[in-house]
Amino acid sequence: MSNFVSPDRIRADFSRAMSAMYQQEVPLYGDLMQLVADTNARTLQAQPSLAQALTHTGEIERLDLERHGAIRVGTAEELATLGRLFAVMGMLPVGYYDLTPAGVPVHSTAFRAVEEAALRASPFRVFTSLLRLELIEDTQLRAFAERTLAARQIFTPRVIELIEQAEGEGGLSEAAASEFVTQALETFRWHGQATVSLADYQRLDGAHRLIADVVAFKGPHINHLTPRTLDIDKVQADMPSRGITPKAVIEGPPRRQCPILLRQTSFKALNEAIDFVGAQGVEQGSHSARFGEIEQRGVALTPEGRALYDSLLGQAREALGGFPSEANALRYSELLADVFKAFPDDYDTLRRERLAFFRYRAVEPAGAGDEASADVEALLASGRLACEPLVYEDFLPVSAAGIFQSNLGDNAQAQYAQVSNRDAFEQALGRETLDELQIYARTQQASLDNALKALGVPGHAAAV
Ligand code: OOG
Ligand code: NI
Repeated sequence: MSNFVSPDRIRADFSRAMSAMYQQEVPLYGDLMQLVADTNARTLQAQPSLAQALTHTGEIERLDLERHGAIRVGTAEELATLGRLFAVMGMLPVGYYDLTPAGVPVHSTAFRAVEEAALRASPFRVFTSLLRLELIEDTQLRAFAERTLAARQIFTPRVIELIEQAEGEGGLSEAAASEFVTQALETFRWHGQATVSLADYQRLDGAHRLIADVVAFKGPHINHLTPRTLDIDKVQADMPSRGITPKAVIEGPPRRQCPILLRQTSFKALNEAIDFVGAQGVEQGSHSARFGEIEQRGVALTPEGRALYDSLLGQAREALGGFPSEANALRYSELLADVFKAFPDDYDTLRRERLAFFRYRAVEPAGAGDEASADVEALLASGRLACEPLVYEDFLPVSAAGIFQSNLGDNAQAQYAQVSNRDAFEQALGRETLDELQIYARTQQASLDNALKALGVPGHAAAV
């Protein structure tokens, strides 16, 4: 018998606390949340079939809770401890994203829940980037960055104790869990005071805005929180009426009947006053890091579907002949829409061609009409078996690079010769990252097995 609070509950509480803190810190985020909630309500009203599908998958209940955030850290130790902190909340590192090819000197993972029931309880995710200090060419500046990072402690002593307690005893009691949430939040708080002088900040910023953002501050402030919308184009169009200026281009696939993967857009990072600490005392300056973002999630793609997505996205970008920007936004969206005609846009074809993952369920319980064989197509056709798209829970590296870039300003274009280094990332993290495609495949297969069992199909081992 244990009196431990479930990690799902801690995660849900933490996600709520983080959202409340960020609303206080960045009021525009609160405005954006309201706009998203209004738009979601109208979309569900206008599309009863969508409401029904989201009810079957349980997404409707998590919709208002749903959000992701992002942070950036500077050292292996910081990343590894974050991994332990997130584990207390049932969040595991899923996926490896290398942003260096896009000129952003970080590599990343997403901490999130993995099991279906846990995702339903709280799908909170945190896109977590580790700065690649080895990409700072100026050796003096690199040494300064290393020293500065080594001198900071981004966790409260108490949260470290609570992490150890959770690890040692296998969980946290009600009181300890609530203290954990309060203490963990401190790591993600904004600090209007830098840890370096204005001149040092400018040197770091000169190497890359992101390097300054990580190195010059007390901790990895949450830099955005992203609610999930059911109609991103509508929210994008309505943002100006609420005083929010969105970036020009929605990242990801074009608008479709059947949304795939992830579409995202953000509003520009705010320029915020900062106190720097010089030899002569406080120096006033500013820094921009924090922004708002919205996302629309669609069906998760199989490796084949993902390969098709990557190739079509590449074609559209090649035809554009440059990065999507304000100047070519319209042409880019036309190109994208045109190129993506090659991607089937109905769920039946996506399923039959094994381009996307689905969750199966039995419509009728076992009984008189028990099937003799596990012919999935026949069962679907007869209506005894049904399926819904499995939502994509992860991120997209090209999109993430676009979100980073739009918030870093013009001095953020860099070229790095270094290649992707998943091993180094995992070594820093102290464990392997999970493969998101395997997670989707397992979820799909388990749902089919359960559905066939419920239908009384013998040897319910059909593979999809
Ligand atoms: C993370 C940017 C990536 C997303 O949703 O793809 C991201 C960052 O700016 O730290 O949040
Ligand atoms: Ni984001």
